[in-house]
Amino acid sequence: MFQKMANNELDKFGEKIIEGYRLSDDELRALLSLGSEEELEKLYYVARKVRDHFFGNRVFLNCFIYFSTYCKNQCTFCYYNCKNEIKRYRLTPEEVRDTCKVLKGLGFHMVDLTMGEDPYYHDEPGRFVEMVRTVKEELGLPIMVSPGVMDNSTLLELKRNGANFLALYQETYDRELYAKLRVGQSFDGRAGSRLFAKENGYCVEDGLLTGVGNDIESTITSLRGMEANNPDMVRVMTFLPQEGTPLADFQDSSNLSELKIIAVQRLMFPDRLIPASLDLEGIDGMVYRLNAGANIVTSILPPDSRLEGVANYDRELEERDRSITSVILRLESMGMEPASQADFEKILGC
Ligand code: SAM
Ligand code: MD0
Ligand code: SF4
Repeated sequence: MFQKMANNELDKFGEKIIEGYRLSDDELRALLSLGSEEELEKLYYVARKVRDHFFGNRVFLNCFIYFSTYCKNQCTFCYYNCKNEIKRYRLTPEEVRDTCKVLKGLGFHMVDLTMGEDPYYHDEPGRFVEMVRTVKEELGLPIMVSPGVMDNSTLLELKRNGANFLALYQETYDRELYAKLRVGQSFDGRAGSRLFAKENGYCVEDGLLTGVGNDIESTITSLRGMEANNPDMVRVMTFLPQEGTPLADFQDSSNLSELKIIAVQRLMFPDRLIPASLDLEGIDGMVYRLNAGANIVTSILPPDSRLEGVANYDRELEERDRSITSVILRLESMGMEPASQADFEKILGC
């Protein structure tokens, strides 16, 4: 589709998107089928143009705190599924408070409190509400919660105590694939929780996995599914096989790269947040993701942290390089810079 387009035509296409043009299914199909480096570079070029129109060279920075790796679920793609015999941890309230103290003034726009569906919190949601209250008190920053599916009254209570964003990824809107990924979990329950949050004043993040057996048609179904719920942040992550899990040996044959999908998401969700996660390929990977149209870096860890990521490309590496200092240095080398907190609050609408 981009093959014969010169730069000025690509610019025009970008402008059309900025003015509100919605891509048809056929156009999505054509974009997701792109294969040659040259065409993909053109796609990323348009995605950057669109991103720059709304955000300039400014990037948001999200701090990741995986405070409990216990989980009662058995997602086939996930290292932390309850069947996997691994070492797990649950931070104490004091450890969470200490982490907050270290984070003060470092320049994060938001902190993401993530857990497995840990019964310790899911059976006593007041414990999680208390944690959110503490983090708000200590840091005063916007808070994203990624707790899995919690009941609606807990979501309201979390909101009253300082939660701003709910991250809850559907992974796919292809119900058949969903059943293979989130085994035993309700598709509608998950989607409904995100919807409830959105209707009750949260900003919400939805996300897709790619490289898990999704083909072009199922990816289009997923992108449309996300679009229907008007998310404030949209993500795609490449599935990284995890030792000890049912999909440990899964090999994907599609050419639906994360970068291609990030760029398509930028064209479908021009003014939304799109993450460049450090969890898949670190800071070098961040550069590619930003160059494909992303605008918020996620999975930045607290300094000297021994906390886990989710997919953890660096599990076997001796040195992890996931600090905000390294991220900012690299951004600057790309001619980008951290956005202001005021810009982020505008997105939150507060
Ligand atoms: N337990 C909560 C839940 O599942 O909603 C919170 C954790 S959630 C933010 C973890 C997300 O990381 C999953 O929704 C999935 O998109 C992603 N993820 C997990 N395992 C992964 C893997 N092996 N490769 C890539 N992404 C993965
Ligand atoms: C990331 N490990 O951004 C985090 C995680 C959860 N809200 C985010 C998937 O890669
Ligand atoms: Fe548990 Fe979340 Fe992993 Fe699923 S993705 S097994 S719910 S931590």
